[in-house]
Amino acid sequence: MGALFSKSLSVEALFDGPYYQGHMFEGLTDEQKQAIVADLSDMDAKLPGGGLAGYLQRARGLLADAKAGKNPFEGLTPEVPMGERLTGETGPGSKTYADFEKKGMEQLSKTCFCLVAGGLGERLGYPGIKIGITAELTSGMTFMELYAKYILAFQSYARQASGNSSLELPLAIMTSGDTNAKTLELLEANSYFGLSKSQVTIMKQELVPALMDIDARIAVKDGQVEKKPHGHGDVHALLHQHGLPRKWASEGREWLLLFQDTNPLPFRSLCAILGVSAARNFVMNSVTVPRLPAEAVGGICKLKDASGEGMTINVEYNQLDPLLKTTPAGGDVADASGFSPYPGNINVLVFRVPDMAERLESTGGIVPEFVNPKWADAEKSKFKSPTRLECMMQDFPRLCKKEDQVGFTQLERLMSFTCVKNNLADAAKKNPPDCALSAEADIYACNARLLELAGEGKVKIAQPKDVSFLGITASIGARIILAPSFGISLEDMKTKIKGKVSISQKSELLIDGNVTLNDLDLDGALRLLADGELGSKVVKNSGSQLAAIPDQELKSQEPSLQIRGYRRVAAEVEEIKKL
Ligand code: UPG
Repeated sequence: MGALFSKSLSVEALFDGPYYQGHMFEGLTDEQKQAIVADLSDMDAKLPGGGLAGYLQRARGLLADAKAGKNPFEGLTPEVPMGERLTGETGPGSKTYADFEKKGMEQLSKTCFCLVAGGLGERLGYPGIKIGITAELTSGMTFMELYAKYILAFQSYARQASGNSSLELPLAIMTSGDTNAKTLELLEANSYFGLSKSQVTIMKQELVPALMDIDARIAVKDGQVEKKPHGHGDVHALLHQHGLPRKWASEGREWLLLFQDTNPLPFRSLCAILGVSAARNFVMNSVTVPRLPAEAVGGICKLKDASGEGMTINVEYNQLDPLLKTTPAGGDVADASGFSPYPGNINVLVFRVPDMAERLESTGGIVPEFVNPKWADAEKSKFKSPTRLECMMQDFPRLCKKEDQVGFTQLERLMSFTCVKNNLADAAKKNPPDCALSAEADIYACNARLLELAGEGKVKIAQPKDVSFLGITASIGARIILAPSFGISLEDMKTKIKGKVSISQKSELLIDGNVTLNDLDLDGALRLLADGELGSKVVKNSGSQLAAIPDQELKSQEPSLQIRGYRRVAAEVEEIKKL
């Protein structure tokens, strides 16, 4: 927590050590000076790890290392770590996967959730908060609504399984100055999407002072302290400060899932992931995907020192190539499989709560920071723009004890990873594009695959086709949305399909309820908004489609449509509200 050892702040105190910030006050009025002191005092009280003085001291050390070009991986050799691979023969549809899911379903009643949603999404350039983006147009649900529905579906299963009808699965949401007000607004306006207020904790992360040179002199703009985000690693200190892991551990809760703002797919595999955590006794379990070389996805490595001791940890995408340059591979390149040999970190992390609580108590939850200044000159004497210290949530292994089991669960990308991070111009140049269209296509593809797997040979879905909007191309087939209430795992969904199901490429199928399907022949649009059993059914109608929004109309559309360039146009839709 705050600055236990710092003197109370004043203009005079800030001139002296350990601060050395006299430059801030040049040319300012007394009123402006006092405003700066008040602002820095506030930050001093909130900055974990020794307040403002601690922050500046760490910054001076890290900036000196950056200037000296010190390699943070000096003396460490990367190796591919050990983990559980639930792909191919052990992927969804296999007995191994089914066994992990069953084990994980037993853990649901002891699971907690934490959404990190403090990021502004600078690369995306979206005007609102990312959890308020519509995930796909078939149901029209935002990411936040979808996350709430998953938690409620897991909760409903857990209540039945545990016989505790008042059981609530907690959700913590990390916000920041950039996202806090809009997050609260979104939740309040939608009655917390069915979650109870008591099960949700909002934890706001604070911005940190921006630094203008390697002496860690704080940048001042228009008479005010310039501030920047500190990174998603703050989630650990915040969880600790709010006393959550300790409280959860005392309530007998075992697992905490940390997840990101625009990726709903891991909820589809959560049971299998929890099963792996439980079976392998992982204190931290990172969900990973086969990683494309140079992709903006970190790589999980086992970093071994000279004594042979190793730590399994993410190496961030911008550091992976320099690290691997020193290995026989010669850089961030593919192996014979076409992918990087290092599992791709998607920052979906499962922690064992009692151990996490203990590690947070002994460290205050402060994950080591780093700095990434953009130098303006070859001598590294100036920055292009002010920089700041940052930290990452996946660096938790640095807070762990040697005996802690840290591992990963490799999943197919389709079952675990999508995201909306890039604006359209950048998305058009990237593979994968990681934009609204690609995420929507991934969600449909995941649902189609789950339905096929759940049908165990009885479900036939036509192949997808390429579609393009605003220069982005994605493969979209039948737009199938299985809401969380349809099934919380593949094992659960297997019990819901009794007949033969056939779905054409142009079709739309929304199942929002605990539905059992018999024979279904769908060529058009069908929306099932009820619980119960659907008898044999043939649906043939002109359905709905995704259609380009004309250029002249685009600017007047809501932001979720502007970042797409297309909308859902429904001609003829069969909707069933009672079964
Ligand atoms: N976030 C915060 N606070 C911050 C910064 C980010 O809450 O100060 C949240 C953000 O809202 C999002 C998550 O953290 O939910 C991740 O942020 P993002 O900017 O999307 O992260 P990236 O730089 O793209 O990289 C992260 C991991 C990387 C991983 C990748 C997968 O660092 O290792 O491969 O996510 O999408």
